[in-house]
Amino acid sequence: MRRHDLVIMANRLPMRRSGRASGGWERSPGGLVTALHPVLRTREGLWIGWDGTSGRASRTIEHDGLQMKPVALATRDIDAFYHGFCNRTIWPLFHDAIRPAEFNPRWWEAYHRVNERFAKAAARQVARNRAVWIHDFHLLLVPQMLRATRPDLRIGLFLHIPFPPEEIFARVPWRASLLHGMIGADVVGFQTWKDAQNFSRASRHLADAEGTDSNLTFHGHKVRVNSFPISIDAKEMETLAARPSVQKRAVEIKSRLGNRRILLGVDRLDYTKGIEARLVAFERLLETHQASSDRCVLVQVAVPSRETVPEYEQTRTRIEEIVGRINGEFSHPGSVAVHYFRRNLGREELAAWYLAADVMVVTPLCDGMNLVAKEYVSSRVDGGGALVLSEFAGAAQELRQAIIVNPYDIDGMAAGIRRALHLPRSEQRFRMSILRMVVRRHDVQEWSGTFLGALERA
Ligand code: ADQ
Repeated sequence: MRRHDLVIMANRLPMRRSGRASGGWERSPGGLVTALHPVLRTREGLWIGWDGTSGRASRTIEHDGLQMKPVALATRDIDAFYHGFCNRTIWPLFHDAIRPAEFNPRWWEAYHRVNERFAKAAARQVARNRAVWIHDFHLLLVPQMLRATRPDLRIGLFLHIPFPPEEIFARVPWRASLLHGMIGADVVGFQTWKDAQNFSRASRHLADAEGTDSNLTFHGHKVRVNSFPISIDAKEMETLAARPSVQKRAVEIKSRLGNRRILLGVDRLDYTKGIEARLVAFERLLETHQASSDRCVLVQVAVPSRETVPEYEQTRTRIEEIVGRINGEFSHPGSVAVHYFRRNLGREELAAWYLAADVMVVTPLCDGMNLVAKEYVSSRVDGGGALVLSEFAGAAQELRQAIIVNPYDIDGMAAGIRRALHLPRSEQRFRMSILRMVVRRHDVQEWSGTFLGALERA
């Protein structure tokens, strides 16, 4: 069997089976895949992940320049591991507990079992002394498990979501085991320095690690802790947005919406993304006559996500209620106040919407980074547009020329949106040019290069 120089591990494979698309595979949606696809294609690596089905694992697959090794999960594990521990324990807890986290020992056992399965799969696939880069909150125990059987490897872990303050993290009954799992890595990376600090403090206080916020030691093993803010393939986005077909589509979108000013939201339908608050802020503008549906329209595109989790169902219902309420009150024939689409847009269509949007409204209550904000900026090859961005998105640390808002402050957010709508043209272009420069300089290639460089040196 061929062993690989670089193995990426993530819960999901970057492709999923499809009846329609090329060769029965299509690219999966989501931030992680968007970020890592270009990295693996250029380095001859292997991606280990779950293919979204239950049953037996298949052989290594090659598609679109990517080698992929599916890991098989049993049906009962999918439920307890993925829907349970990942989505109902870690996700809410790590996002500041904005929804209550549930602690179920059966889910924890499944999480442990699945992590073991991933660690075993990786141990077989990596060449001696080479590197494994583990991604995200589904696989936090893998670093330690892998180190136990393959101490020769360099092991990196990157967390795509925030790491909560110690007092929130401390609620997890299995907190020390989770931390020990992560500490098994040589490099542990986070989106922001705050996340890194939260992790190091929790490790010192709850898991007997020693050291500073950036260098921890645990039983003689040294761990580097740092922030590595993720980004996008800026060139790809710019090229896409410059296509005549995309530009034409943007003009068509504007004209179909009556050439009104377009406010745009694009998100996974998730309670962390602040979609409800954004709608209510727009409603506030309409109520107070600071905006009118004759002159502007809010378009919300939300891709369905985790629909089996009750909180997501409730979020969807609430969003649909608010949209109905606003439209009932403020729409007129030919000028609907809010257009709401529950669907996944293709990359070209997405770029056209970004280009058409006068104001992009990105208002998560809590978000590791938020790639939508960076995609928007990058797609504005015309230098136009304005970005309203929540201070609780990791991206706000870098995109300082955005109009920064607190999504818990509805009046403040409404004022931010209004300000974005009325920015003098020169200021708007100035802000956008700086935002674009930041994203172009710190793109996904830089991100992966920096992380892998840190792993080499570890
Ligand atoms: P996500 O929570 O999935 O990612 P985000 O960073 O916003 O969030 O990325 C979403 C991706 O999905 C973007 O590439 C976007 O274009 C795409 N997308 C969203 N809605 C879409 C729609 N309706 N149609 C088509 N495409 C859509 C997690 C963390 C983030 C972190 C990323 C990467 O929660 O904080 O930025 O990982 O680390």
